[in-house]
Amino acid sequence: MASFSFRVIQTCSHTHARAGIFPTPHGSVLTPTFMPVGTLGTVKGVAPDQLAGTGAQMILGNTYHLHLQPGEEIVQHCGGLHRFMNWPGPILTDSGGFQVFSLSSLRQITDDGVTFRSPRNGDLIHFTPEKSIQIQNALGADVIMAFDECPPYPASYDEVKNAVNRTDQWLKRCIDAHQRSDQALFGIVQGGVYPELRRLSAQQITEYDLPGYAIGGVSVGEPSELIHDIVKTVAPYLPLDKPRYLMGVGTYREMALAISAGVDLFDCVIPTRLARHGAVLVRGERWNLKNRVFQRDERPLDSTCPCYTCQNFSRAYLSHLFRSRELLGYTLLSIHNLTELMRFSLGLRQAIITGNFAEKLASILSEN
Ligand code: PRF
Ligand code: ZN
Repeated sequence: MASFSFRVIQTCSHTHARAGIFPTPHGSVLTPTFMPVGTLGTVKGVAPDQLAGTGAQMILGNTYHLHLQPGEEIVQHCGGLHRFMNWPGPILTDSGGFQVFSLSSLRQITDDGVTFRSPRNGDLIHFTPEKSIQIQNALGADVIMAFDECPPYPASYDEVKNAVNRTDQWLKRCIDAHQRSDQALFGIVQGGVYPELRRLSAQQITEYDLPGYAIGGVSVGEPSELIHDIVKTVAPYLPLDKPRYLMGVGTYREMALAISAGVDLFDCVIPTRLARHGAVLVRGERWNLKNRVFQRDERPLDSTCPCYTCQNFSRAYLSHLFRSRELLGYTLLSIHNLTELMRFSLGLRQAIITGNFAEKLASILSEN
């Protein structure tokens, strides 16, 4: 029986930010932190040793993608997701609901679950809360997510209210279906941009004593100022002694604001997706390596960055790799971008611990 007792080690005296430790069967996660996305059991282009070198602690996998390919039965046969992908650290799997809604055609939602067509072979697939938990139990991540309904943006009050109530009903079924005490099941708050529905959902979801809670349904196309309003509405309803995870958010400004409201965990495809497009994150800015100014520039991307890429390669070489579509280019840029976000979140954690989070937040907000 694993315990998932989250420990807050320091709270900020001016904001709701906190630094914590979240123990899992595959190691402790120091929060706040950013979690790289490894949808199909791989953080695209980055091998596990390289990933560890970026400072990544917990990484994400997706139930939806891994069910379609290779299928949870194969992952389980190969010893579970940690062993299959050779990532010894903590893993979190998302439940599949959100991905079905955003990636599949012909989806049909009922109180029972969601039916959709496999983009792989056209088969009709039916996901229910029970099925999602069964798959996640087979994959074996340390943290698994409840099966929720994330309405699109914009959606009417009534549509979102239905999704909130369904998400509550589905959470009950997820809890009943969950079989493994070595996996922490997190509930997800929905409610769109409606404060009243956010409160309702937060109250419903926190009725269940769970090892962690997530804020879903943000960063789905709403204006970015609303993200912070939503987080500020929901956070006061979440228990102080459990980790809080803001799903799908990973830009500097939004993360810093959410941390100030008491959020501990983040994930986003941005650092790796940007890398595949030749974009790099350098001290708060986005640069594109296609720019000709980099072609003869022998400096590292960021002389203050400890990453493998910055320690060993010039902007000129990275620019050449990218222009030549060499695979190593994607790898090196992903390593740098991930390191940058890990440093960013660790820097905020350090600031909470040393008592200068508020100043750091102000400076980030003035720059981003
Ligand atoms: N629900 C789930 N996964 C998610 C989201 C959600 O609402 C989001 C929204 N940003 C990202 N990933 N299950
Ligand atoms: Zn770097």
